Amino acid sequence: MADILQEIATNLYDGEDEKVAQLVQKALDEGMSPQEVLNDGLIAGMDVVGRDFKAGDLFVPEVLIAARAMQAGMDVLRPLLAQGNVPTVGKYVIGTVQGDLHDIGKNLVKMMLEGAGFEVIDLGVDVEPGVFIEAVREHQPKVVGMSALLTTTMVNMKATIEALEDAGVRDSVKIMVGGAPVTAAFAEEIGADAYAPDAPTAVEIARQLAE
Ligand code: B1M
Repeated sequence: MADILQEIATNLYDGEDEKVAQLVQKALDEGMSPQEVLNDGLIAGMDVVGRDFKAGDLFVPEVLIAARAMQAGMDVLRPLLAQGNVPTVGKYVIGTVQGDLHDIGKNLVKMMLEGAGFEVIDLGVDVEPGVFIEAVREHQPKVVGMSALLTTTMVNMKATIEALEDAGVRDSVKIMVGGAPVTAAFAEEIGADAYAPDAPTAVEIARQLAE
C-alpha cells in the first residue's frame, strides 16, 4: 500500500479528522483515484477500528472519534463519488424502531457501514413501520436495518417486518436487526434475515447480504 494511504488509515484510527481531510486531498492531488483513497485509505483504516473494537481494544468514544475522521475524509471525496464513477457497495436503510429514542449504537452501525462503502439512508429514531415502507419504495436498498434498545420496543421490529410484508416489499430486501436486548433467536423468531451483536459484525454481515 502507498505510504500516504497507510498514513490516512493510521490518522483515521487516531481520530485526526483535519489531518485525514488534508491527506485525502493530497492523495487526490497526487493523482490517486477516489476509489483507491476510499478503499485502501479510509475503509482500510475503519476496518482496523472495527476489528479492535470487536476485540475490546477500542471503546465507543474512540470509535466515534475515528468515525468523525472518516466523515472528514468522506467530505473531501463525496463530490467525486457523487459524480457516479465510484460504485457504492449498496444502499442500506437504517432506523431505530417506533417508540425508541436510543441512537448511539445505531449511529455507530451507520458510520461503520459508511466506512465500509455503503450508502446509508438514516431514518433516525422512533421510526414508524410506514416510514420504513416508504424508504424501501423510494431507495430500493439491499438491506434494511432496525435497532432497538428497549425490551418494550423490540416488538416493533416484528410489527415493521409484518408491515413490510403487508406492503408487498418484504422480499425485495434483506432485514438485519440489532441492539442490546436483541438476540439471534429473537431475530429468527420474527423473521429477520440477520442479527448482528455489534457494529463491526453488522458491517461483515451487510457485506454478505449485499453480494
Ligand atoms: Co436508556 N435505557 N432509556 N437512554 N439507556 C437503556 C437501554 C437501559 C438498558 C438502561 C437500564 O435500565 N439499565 C434501559 C432499557 C431496559 C430494557 O428495556 N431492558 C433504558 C431505559 C429504561 C430508558 C428509558 C425508558 C428511561 C426512562 O425514561 N425511564 C428511556 C426510554 C426513551 C425511549 O427510547 N423512548 C431511556 C432514555 C435514554 C436516553 C435518552 C437518556 C439515552 C439515549 C440517548 C441516545 O441514544 N441518543 C439513554 C441511554 C444513553 C441508555 C444507556 C445508558 C446507553 C445506551 C447506549 O447508547 N449504549 C443504556 C444502558 C446501557 O446500555 N448501559 C440505556 C452504547 C451503544 C454503543 O450500545 O446501543 O447497544 P448499543 O449498540 C451496540 C449494539 O447493541 C449494536 O451495535 C452497537 C455498537 O456495537 N447495535 C446494532 C445497535 N443497534 C444495532 C443495529 C444493528 C446491528 C447492531 O443492525 C441494524
